[in-house]
Amino acid sequence: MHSWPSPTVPEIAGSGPALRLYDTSDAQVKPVAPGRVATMYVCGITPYDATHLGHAATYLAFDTVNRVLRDQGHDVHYVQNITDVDDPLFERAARDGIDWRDLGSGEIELFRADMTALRVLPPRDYIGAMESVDEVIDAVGKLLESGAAYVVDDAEYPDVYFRADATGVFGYESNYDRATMERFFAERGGDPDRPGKRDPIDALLWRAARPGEPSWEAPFGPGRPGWHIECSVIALNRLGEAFDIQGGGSDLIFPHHEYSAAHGEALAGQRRFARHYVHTGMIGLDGEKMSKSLGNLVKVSVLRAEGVDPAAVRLGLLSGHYRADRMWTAATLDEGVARLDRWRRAVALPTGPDAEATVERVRAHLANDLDTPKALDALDAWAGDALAGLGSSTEAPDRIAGVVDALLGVDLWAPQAG
Ligand code: 5CA
Ligand code: ZN
Repeated sequence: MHSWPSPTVPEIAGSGPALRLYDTSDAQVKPVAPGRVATMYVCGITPYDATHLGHAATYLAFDTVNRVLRDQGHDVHYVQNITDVDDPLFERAARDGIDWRDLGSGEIELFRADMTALRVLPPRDYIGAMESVDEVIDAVGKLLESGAAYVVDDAEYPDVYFRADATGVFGYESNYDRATMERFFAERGGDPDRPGKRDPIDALLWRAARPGEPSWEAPFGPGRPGWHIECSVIALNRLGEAFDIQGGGSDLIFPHHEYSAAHGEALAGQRRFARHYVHTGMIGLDGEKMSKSLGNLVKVSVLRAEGVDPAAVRLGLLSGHYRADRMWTAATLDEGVARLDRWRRAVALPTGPDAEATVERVRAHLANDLDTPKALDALDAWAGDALAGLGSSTEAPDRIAGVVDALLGVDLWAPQAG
């Protein structure tokens, strides 16, 4: 699948300190410590509705990770999937009387346009579930062979399941107790009551063909991939085992990332699937998590159509810490708009206060578990001084604009939208 065009990232002098991020599994902030090539997988959209600000916040957080790693001199091999075969697509397409494939491709196109407008760096590999079916079939075959998977005793629908106890370390990613696992498993797409499973929390690997559902031929019977194995194989086959960062929203901590990891570990000889499990907080609206099922959405494409500058949306979302659950309000956007205006006016001045201390602070805050609120504060202080007429550096405005573009993805020279 093609991704979207890359914004230019200016080369900026110097480089930041090594990135440290909170790891859900180890429950602490620790160095990301990648080799020359940093490897990152972030779970992509299920394309049945338009990108909302929750999705945008998650992709902007990982875009900042990407930019900070590049600033430290790393190449970043970034992989993202698209869950383009799943129940929500079939349900929405049936409701709206359209083909689920057309629904998916239309929403993917809109997502590309939203990511382009937000100046998110594209993944190197952007892979749909449908494109990876052969990889899933190969993996499910291996898991059956090794005994990590089994076929339920059901002649009509011989679904394939993964044994949650196959790796012996199951649960290390979320650290949830059994009761919490059972609750989230049932709430987030699992099927604890499916007859024939050995354990209610064993997860679906291959769903045998049902009438009216798409299916692919496989040695263990026609069907379609389960959700977690899709992300396991797309990541493993491109980044290898023990890649640096597995990312997504906190709603994916369990079951999705626990099983993606367990499947990957059962396939690749038990080595820890990802070194770092990084999760973003949930963006909400009117007191509730923003979700397609609740319908309380602010869509990026709608804001764009209203003439809102995507750079202001970007600054609005980065003004909160990526791990915090937080609400999107009218004030969040107003502050983003006002900040963007101040920064643009400040870098348009012929002179400003010397930039180096500010640049150092911005880099240090970002390296410290992506503290974007403090990075924005440091830039506010510089812009405030510049606008007050302080400082006589003729290089500082360009230097600040370069740093804001490279690290925060905001082009302060761009003509204003809206
Ligand atoms: N296709 C799967 C992942 S393999 C999926 O969760 N798709 S999604 O469209 O529902 O979500 C896409 C990404 O946005 C995921 O990383 C998810 O964790 C994140 N996300 C969803 N809702 C929110 C929200 N309200 N706030 C922040 N992030 C969110
Ligand atoms: Zn995923």
